Amino acid sequence: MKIQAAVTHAQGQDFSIEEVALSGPQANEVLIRIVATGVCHTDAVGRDLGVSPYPIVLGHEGAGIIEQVGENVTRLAPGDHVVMSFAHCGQCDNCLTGHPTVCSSFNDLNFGGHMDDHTCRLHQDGTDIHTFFGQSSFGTHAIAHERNVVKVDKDVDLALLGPLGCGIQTGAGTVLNRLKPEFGTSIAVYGCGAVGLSAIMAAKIAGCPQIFALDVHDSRLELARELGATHAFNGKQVDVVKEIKAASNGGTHYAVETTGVPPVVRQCLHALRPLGQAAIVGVTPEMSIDVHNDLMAEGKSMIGVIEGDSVPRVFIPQLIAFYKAGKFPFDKLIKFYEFEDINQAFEDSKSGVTVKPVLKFG
Ligand code: CXF
Repeated sequence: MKIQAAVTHAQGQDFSIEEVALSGPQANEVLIRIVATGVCHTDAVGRDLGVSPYPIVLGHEGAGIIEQVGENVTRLAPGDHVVMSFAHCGQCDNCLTGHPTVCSSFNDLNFGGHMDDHTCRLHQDGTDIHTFFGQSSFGTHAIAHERNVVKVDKDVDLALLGPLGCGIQTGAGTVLNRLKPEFGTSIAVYGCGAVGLSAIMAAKIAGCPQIFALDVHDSRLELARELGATHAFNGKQVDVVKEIKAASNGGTHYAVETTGVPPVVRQCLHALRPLGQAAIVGVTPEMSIDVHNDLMAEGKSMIGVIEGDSVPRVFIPQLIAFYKAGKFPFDKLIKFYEFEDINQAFEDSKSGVTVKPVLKFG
């Protein structure tokens, strides 16, 4: 079939909406009409840094309606509302023990440019157009393996749900699936973008009585307070380590670092109390830390977390249940754009004007 998709032809080029041929679905795949798709920083990385082959259709927070299922698919049917998440093999030890976010084929399946059978579904003038995250949701339709497709309730606005498949589950899952703060413990969240704000909402659900929000934009700190932060500090205006330690009786039990900025990573370690645990979820360049003083001497630990250590088919329906119960108002992060305005949506994400742009298809 012919679809309209935003093609990235070469590294760093703007998105260009063009007609593309989409084939399939194969036996374990489904064809989805995309209703809306989130814009994530990792799409900008895919566009600008050459992490995947070009030409490519990016997009990895797609939500839509199943139009067709492959012959082996029994769990999903045409008409189902679905969210797509990251691709994983479903067979390695990490997938089998409930940690598909560290699937041994994660990089190949999400950044390798192809589906799990190493072929592409998108073509233009006889050339393969590469796949991103096993979905390529920046198009009117997409093919995905049934494994990374999550069926969702029909009584919520489907256009809102795409970001649950990546950015939002990353923040919320880091708190609820990985750190699991005990009731009454404190947490600091560095960076109040979509990931950090989702971590803050999750910390409130977990019952943390002190939730510290750190950012350099007052408007984001205001939103953080609205979503559950009990303290909010602007890192450009105050010494955040000093403020957190003073307000939390010597440091927080937990931290979530979303910025990937080395001095902020250090702050996040320094503002932990002894035995505190920091989850690193921002892509961080090579940097040095004082392992003895910042970790060992006070029994602190630092862990990396991808996609909130989520099993999307379990966790996304849980997040939707929290949303329906009024406990996880992630819609406050979202601003809708028409698909045609994709380049503007990326600019607004980069400048910080919009926390989470979501592209809607007409
Ligand atoms: C990504 C973050 C970088 C590592 C792979 C997963 N998640 C969302 O974009």
